[in-house]
Amino acid sequence: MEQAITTPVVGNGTGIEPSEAIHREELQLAFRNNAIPLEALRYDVTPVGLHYTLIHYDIPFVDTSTWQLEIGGAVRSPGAFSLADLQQRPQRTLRVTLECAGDGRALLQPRPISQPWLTGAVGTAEWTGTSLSALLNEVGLHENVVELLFTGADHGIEGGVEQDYQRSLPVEEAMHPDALLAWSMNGRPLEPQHGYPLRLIIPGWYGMAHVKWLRSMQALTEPFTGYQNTTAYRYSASREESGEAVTLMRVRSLMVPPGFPDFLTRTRIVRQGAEGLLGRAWSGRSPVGRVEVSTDGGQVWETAAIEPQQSPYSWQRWSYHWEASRAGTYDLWCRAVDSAGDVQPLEQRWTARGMGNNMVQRVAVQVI
Ligand SMILES: Nc1nc2c(c(=O)[nH]1)N[C@H]1C(S)=C(S)[C@@H](COP(=O)(O)O)O[C@H]1N2
Ligand SMILES: [Mo]
Repeated sequence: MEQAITTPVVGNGTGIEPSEAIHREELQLAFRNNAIPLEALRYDVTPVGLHYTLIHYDIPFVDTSTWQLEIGGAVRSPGAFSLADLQQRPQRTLRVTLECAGDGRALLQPRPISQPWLTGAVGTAEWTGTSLSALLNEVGLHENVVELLFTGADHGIEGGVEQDYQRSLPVEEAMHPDALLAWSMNGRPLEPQHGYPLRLIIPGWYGMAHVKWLRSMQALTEPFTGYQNTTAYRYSASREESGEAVTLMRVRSLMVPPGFPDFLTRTRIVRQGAEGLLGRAWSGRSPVGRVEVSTDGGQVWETAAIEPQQSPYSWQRWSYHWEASRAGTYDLWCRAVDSAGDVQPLEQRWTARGMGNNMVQRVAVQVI
């Protein structure tokens, strides 16, 4: 059915101000790294092809007939494991929500230049693999180990530094009972873009910790000082300052935009009457305690219903019955509070690298 509806637009008729222009380099990154289409928040487990992806360099081509996971550094028995060796070990499947620490970056003003995420750099999958701590116990960490360094098979230049993608974790986190070396996502081998043949899963942490295309683990007796730990993933007020390390996911909620979209502006059109709103909420290692919805741009907040977690590390579904009783424009907001008492801010959390901006999502709706 076709019907003429005029959606609100501003300025040059597209709703887009020239000052917000996205650079060609950001556009290039945006094509390589996709967010979840927000309507896919309906799935408890995100279908693999709809899960967000973030790839700093190129997707490496890994030949599993020769690939091995090397383990070395301050361990009693260094060695190398083939995929078959790892798959013979006890297996576990965990449902885990992953979110990129840069989610919300392109909403910041001024906008830090990097992967320009709006919202939706998030997804939930069933990851199957073997226990990282069990393997580390087997190779035997020396007493003085402070961190584990994980290296991917991908390579590039970032901030002028040529590097393999490498991240370290404090030894307590690497020894966390739910940390996995995962080879499968939603019951199938990892797709190339998600880290085939093996990746790390560190439940509760922002995405950067879940090293893909894992090829080496090194036990360190001094903290790692490489780029991804000491420069890239920091909460800092300027690019020069080091700031605090980015670790666990901050509390956030998202809504499935209701109704149907205007093609260009994505303004939502909703027909007058009852409208079921729904979405997801999550937080690193604290379950979400409450989700609130505002249909008047933050003046009145009502409590949404939330379903229990399906795993200690997966997002929770929330729903809210909205009576869209009069025609007009609305600003729908949602915000979550976790069991640690952290609440999503209404204002942006600006940092130089655009990390952890978990401000409330705002969805423009026109009721007709
Ligand atoms: N080797 C390697 N691992 C990586 C990355 C990368 O570029 N290289 N990106 C990280 C970042 S920043 C995120 S958010 C997650 C994204 O995982 P996904 O693409 O499977 O959703 O992978 C992490 N692991
Ligand atoms: Mo990320």
